[in-house]
Amino acid sequence: MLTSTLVALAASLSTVTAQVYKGFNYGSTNTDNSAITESQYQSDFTTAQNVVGASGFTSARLYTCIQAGTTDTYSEAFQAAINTKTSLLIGLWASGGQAGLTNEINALTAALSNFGSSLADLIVAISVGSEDLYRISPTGIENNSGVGAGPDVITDFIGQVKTAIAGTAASGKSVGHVDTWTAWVNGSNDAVISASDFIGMDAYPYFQNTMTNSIQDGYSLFFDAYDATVAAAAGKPVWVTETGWPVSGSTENDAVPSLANAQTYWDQVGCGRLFGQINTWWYTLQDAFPTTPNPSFGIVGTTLSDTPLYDLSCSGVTTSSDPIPSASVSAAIQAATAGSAQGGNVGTGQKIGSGSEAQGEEGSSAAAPAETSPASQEQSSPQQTQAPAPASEETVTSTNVETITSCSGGCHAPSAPAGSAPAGSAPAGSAPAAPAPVVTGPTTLITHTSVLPSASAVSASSCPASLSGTYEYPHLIVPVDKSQPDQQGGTSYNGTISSSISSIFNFDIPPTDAGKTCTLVFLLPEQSQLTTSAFSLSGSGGFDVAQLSSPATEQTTYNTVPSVANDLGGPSSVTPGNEYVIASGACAAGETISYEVTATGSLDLNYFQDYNPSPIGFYVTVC
Ligand SMILES: *[C@@H]1O[C@H](CO)[C@@H](O)[C@H](O)[C@H]1NC(C)=O
Ligand SMILES: *[C@@H]1O[C@H](CO)[C@@H](O)[C@H](O)[C@H]1NC(C)=O
Ligand SMILES: CC(=O)N[C@H]1CO[C@H](CO)[C@@H](O)[C@@H]1O
Repeated sequence: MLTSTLVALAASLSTVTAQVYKGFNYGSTNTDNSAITESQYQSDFTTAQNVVGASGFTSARLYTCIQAGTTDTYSEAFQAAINTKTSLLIGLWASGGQAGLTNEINALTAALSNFGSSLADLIVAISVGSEDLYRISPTGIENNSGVGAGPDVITDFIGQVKTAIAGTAASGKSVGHVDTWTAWVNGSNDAVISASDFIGMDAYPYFQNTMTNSIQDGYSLFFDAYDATVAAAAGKPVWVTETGWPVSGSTENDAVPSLANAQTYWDQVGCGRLFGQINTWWYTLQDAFPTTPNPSFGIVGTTLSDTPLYDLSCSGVTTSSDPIPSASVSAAIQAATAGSAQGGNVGTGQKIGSGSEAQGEEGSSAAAPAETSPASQEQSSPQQTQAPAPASEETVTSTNVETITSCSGGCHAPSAPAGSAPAGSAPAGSAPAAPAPVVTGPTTLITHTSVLPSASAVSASSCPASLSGTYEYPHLIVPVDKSQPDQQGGTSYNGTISSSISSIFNFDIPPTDAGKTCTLVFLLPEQSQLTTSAFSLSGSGGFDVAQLSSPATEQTTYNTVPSVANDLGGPSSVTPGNEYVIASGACAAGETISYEVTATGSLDLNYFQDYNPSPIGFYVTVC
């Protein structure tokens, strides 16, 4: 039978290739608080596998092991999962104190002893808790999100669950935790990262209501949250445990629930970069039975049906084969004359790096959703994903000579992409490529505007070299070392360009940049112009930039660097106080583009890539 052949094939493949899971979230109660039963779970799981347009949604994330309405009877979802061959990201509710956790563990171990490997084989992983850390954060508290638990408790509970499953059929399964991205980037929660085998991240641009968060911003907001979480995750795998866009409900700042917007978000975020690439449990198949919550994220509406409310086929995903930047302007390499910080072009009043549409702006958001359902529903409600309460009220004052940015509560360090001011006054437009543990944010930033003279001879077809408008920063920097050709580059916060080390910069160009012009620039301010970054520079010479034929990964080595698609050239010498336009062309919207930067001559440059004034490093400006 064809089906069993395919299943067997899939099974044999999975021994060599890690399977990527796709599924939805499932609460334990309906919206009227009645318990979801085995037959209902079975219908849900079957529908998920058969919903028109989508395929492969064969995984379920659960919030609790306990059947609703009981003390510690195991969930009827387990039998339904076995019946439908649905894999499980099992959850234990962890905000009910030790007694609550003990009940969860009792339910899980009873199910494992009853079902044995028929249940255990379906387990992708086990999450101890869901958004517990968010609920004790200032934003969670202000929004009455319910009882949470701190990092010490979650860490202890993770240990208890690992011990509890040790002698069962689920022995050795990954045990981790699910929380909002804002909780993961909060260094006070690092013990939970250390204790976890995986990081489950919830993120909803819709709820980031102190930000510019229209559907056009959804892709960038989401992936900046994801990237910030990856940067905080100490190498642990980061899975997407909740995201989605509501089909109906209240507007949250610029975020309008609608079928069209839910469709766009599904296409750009889900189809574009999650499904089949990163383990994802979407929010959600159905949340509206028997009554429709506000907001409602369900893709099938009130009545369970194989017919979704919008097209799930991913056919709306636009892919572009245009490389960006193209080599067409590769000759437009500019090295503007160095200018002094106080001299020259001042008085524009422009806030460096404050680009209103800058990517990563959500990094400074403090969104705050309303509690979307009564406390009794918390296990099945979409849980909020917002930044911590604003850490600082930031005021930006322009003068002719300097922009003084003062942060009464302390400016956020580059390592704190979350927690900042409302979009309207955010001084910095973008989260850094990665946190810099060693760099702390000053309490007062003195930003010299126009410290970098505009490149005087930029081709008319290039975007500005400065970060005054929209720009992209690299989401991954991979150093590869000629002297250790098989060593994996991993991820770096620094750009390193020397005779033995070259660095590869990955830029994720959002689909919303379609039709725009993208310009690759390199900014190297004077040391004195840097507030939160630094660089070392010796030798003489410049660098060469090559656009690669496919994206690099953290596993890329010197020997496995993808082939060169376009050699874009580069400056023959590099000196501080300059900005360099490397190349410009049509944006490769929706694609990840890798550039490898190799030293020429004896250049030895090592810098911390940072957007904080003055920005330093490689960026793609968009216009
Ligand atoms: C950071 O995490 C700690 C521990 O969970 C919490 O007490 C604190 O409120 C969090 N800070 C923010 C700004 O969310
Ligand atoms: C990154 O660059 C900064 C500034 O030059 C330097 O202080 C730091 O040591 C570098 N880090 C690494 C890992 O190279
Ligand atoms: C601190 C914070 O962000 N609080 C939010 C709580 O939720 C409301 C909406 O319900 C927001 O307006 C607040 O900003």
